[in-house]
Amino acid sequence: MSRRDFVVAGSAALGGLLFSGCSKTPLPPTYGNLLRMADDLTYVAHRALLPGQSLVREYSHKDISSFPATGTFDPGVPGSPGYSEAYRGLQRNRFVDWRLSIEGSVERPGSYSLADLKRFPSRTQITRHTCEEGWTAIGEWTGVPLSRVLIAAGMRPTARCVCFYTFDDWADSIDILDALHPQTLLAYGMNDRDLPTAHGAPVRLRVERQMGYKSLKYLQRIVVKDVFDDCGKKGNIQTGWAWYTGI
Ligand SMILES: Nc1nc2c(c(=O)[nH]1)N[C@H]1C(S)=C(S)[C@@H](COP(=O)(O)O)O[C@H]1N2
Ligand SMILES: [Mo]
Repeated sequence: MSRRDFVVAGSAALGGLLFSGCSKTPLPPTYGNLLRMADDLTYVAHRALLPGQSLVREYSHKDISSFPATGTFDPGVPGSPGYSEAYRGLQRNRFVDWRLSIEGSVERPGSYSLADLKRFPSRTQITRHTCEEGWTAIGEWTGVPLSRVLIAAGMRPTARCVCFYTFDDWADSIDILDALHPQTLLAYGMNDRDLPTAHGAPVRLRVERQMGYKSLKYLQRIVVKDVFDDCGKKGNIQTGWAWYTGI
C-alpha cells in the first residue's frame, strides 16, 4: 500500500469513526483535542489496517544487539530520581516478596508473586525496541503473556483499558487489543537471564507494537478499567506524549 493510500484509508477510517460513532474499532481514546488528531489517526489507521492480532517481526539469536538502559535510574538507590523505599526493600530480598496486584474490572482481584507468574506458560520472543530518542535495539524477552494473567484474574467483558503503575512512579495504559496481543508480555527474563535492574526488574511490560516508552519497567500494579483512562497527571496525555505510538 502506498503512503498516500495509507493516509487516505486512515483518514477515512478516522472520519468514519468520528462521524458515525459506531464501529467495531473502539473510539480513539484521546480524541477531542485538535492537537491529538495525529495520535488518533495513528490509532485508528493502525487498528483499521492491521489484522487485530498480527505479530511484529521476531528475530534470531544472532540479531541480538547491545541494549542501552535509558531514562532510568535504579529505583532502589536512595536519592535517585524515582527512588522507592518499597522497591529498595524488595530488591534487597531478591524480589521474593514482590507481588503484582491486579485490580479493577476483574472477577478475581489479587496479586501474583514472581513464582506465580513463572508458573504460567511462558513465551520467549526476540524483538526490536524503538525508543523515541532515536535508537533501536534487539533483545530477547521471556515472560507470561499478559492475556493469560488477565484471563486468570477473570477480566470482565466490559473491560476497555488496562492501566499500569510502576515503582519509579510511571503510569500508562493500553487498550484491550494490545493487552490481549500474543506478544504483549509481563517479562521477567532478558537474553536468557533474570531481567536486570536497569531493564525493569523483576517484571516489565513488553508492548511490541508500540514505541519503547509504552513498555513500562518496575511493574507494581495493574488496574483494568471499563472506560478509557489515560492515567491522569502521570499519563502521556498530560505529560505531553502521544498515548498511542503504534509502529
Ligand atoms: N518504569 C519505567 N519504565 C520505562 C522507562 C522508565 O524510565 N521507567 N523508560 C521507558 C523508555 S523511554 C524506554 S525507551 C524503555 C527503555 O527500556 P530499557 O531501559 O530496557 O532500554 O523503557 C521505558 N519504560
Ligand atoms: Mo524511550
